[in-house]
Amino acid sequence: MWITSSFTRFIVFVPDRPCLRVHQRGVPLTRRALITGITGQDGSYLAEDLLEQGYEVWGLVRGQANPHVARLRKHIGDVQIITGDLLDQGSLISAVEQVQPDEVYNLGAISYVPMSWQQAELTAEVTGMGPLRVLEAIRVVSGISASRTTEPRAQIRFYQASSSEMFGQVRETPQSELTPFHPRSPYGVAKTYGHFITQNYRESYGMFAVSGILFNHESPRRGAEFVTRKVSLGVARIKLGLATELRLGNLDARRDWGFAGDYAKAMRMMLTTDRPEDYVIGTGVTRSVRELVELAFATVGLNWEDHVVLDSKYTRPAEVDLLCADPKKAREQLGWEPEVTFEELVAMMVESDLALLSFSNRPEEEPFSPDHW
Ligand code: NAP
Ligand code: G4F
Repeated sequence: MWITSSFTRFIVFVPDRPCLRVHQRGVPLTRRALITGITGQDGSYLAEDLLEQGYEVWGLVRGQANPHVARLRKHIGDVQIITGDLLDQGSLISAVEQVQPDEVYNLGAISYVPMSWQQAELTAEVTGMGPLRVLEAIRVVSGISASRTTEPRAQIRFYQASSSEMFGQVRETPQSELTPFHPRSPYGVAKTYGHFITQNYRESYGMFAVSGILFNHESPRRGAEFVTRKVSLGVARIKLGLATELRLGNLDARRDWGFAGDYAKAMRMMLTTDRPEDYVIGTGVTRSVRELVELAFATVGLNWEDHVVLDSKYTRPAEVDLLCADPKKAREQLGWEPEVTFEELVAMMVESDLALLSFSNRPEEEPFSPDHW
């Protein structure tokens, strides 16, 4: 064992434990975060934000040779990796035990809605039961008794990535923290379980466990299967003469789209408030897929009607027609505001994909792959 010290922090290294900090009057000198889903879009932005804030960041990664880790390492070097899987309770207990985090962000999920109809059971296990397993890992490692206690205590704080998909067939517009849920997909149902089990652990054990009900948020790092990235990549391919058409499903669906970087900040803010509460995060403006498409094509001087082809392959068994956030609580209590407008977001994504496809020096690789952040 050896000890280093500086004016700002003390670090104690113990051979089989990663890094135990010395606390001053019970306050950790550097906050340590553990993120599940760190290889996804939001994981990358959250890791960047936390590192900027001086956190030590750990990411839970599944699989013995996860190809997404190289991409993460390339873009965000300072993250430390620990293996584990949301399907495996023991691995989560080990991860929390080893990392000894101050904060745990559960972003891991099967997040693509159409896939949740094809693999409904797996979605329930990963997206629904995953949060329960992370909460249990925190409970066990923190020594919180399974018998009921609502005494708040100094402990690991937990963030659950809840979703506006839970509102589904909306009961009111805009949707707030008080709007009832009516999920329309196995994904939405699984997220609703994750949401309520988080609330239940807060109420049952006094845990600092919160859910952010996030509306759609996008970026150049978005997976190519989601509509915004599919459109930005499609527009770039057509502009560069690599394709002539873009096949899409329901153009009438409306979403409240924001920038993922802004939403990652909201996650951190929710875990640094005094009281554990749930928050809706969105812009408060709703647009149709048609408006998205029109704007994206116009960005490069093209008319969308010359290129977009409707394809029933992309319509869903049950659709969420309209989402629009009421982010008043987050604005008033967290001081959170989105910074990037819809127009800026669309331009950012189209420009990024134009650059990606123009300058790719490895054209043999599939440029639609999200591996190309
Ligand atoms: P994403 O890009 O699809 O990332 C999903 C992450 O989950 C990946 O890192 C993936 O890791 C991981 N994962 C999948 N199965 C796992 C398992 N069995 N064990 C551990 N990790 C697993 O999703 P995102 O857009 O960043 O979204 C982050 C979270 O917010 C998700 O929970 C999503 O449902 C939720 N959410 C997203 C939005 C949005 O608009 N983006 C809105 C509301 C809520 P691999 O690299 O191993 O595949
Ligand atoms: O981009 P999407 O696939 O996102 P969706 O289903 O709204 O889900 C995303 O946001 C949720 C938050 O509300 C997250 F919880 C979830 O993890 C995910 O990040 O589809 C958006 C809309 C849908 O109405 C869909 O029917 O676009 C419509 N759409 C039309 N044509 C299409 C397509 N969607 C996709 N993916 N591909 C199409 O060709």
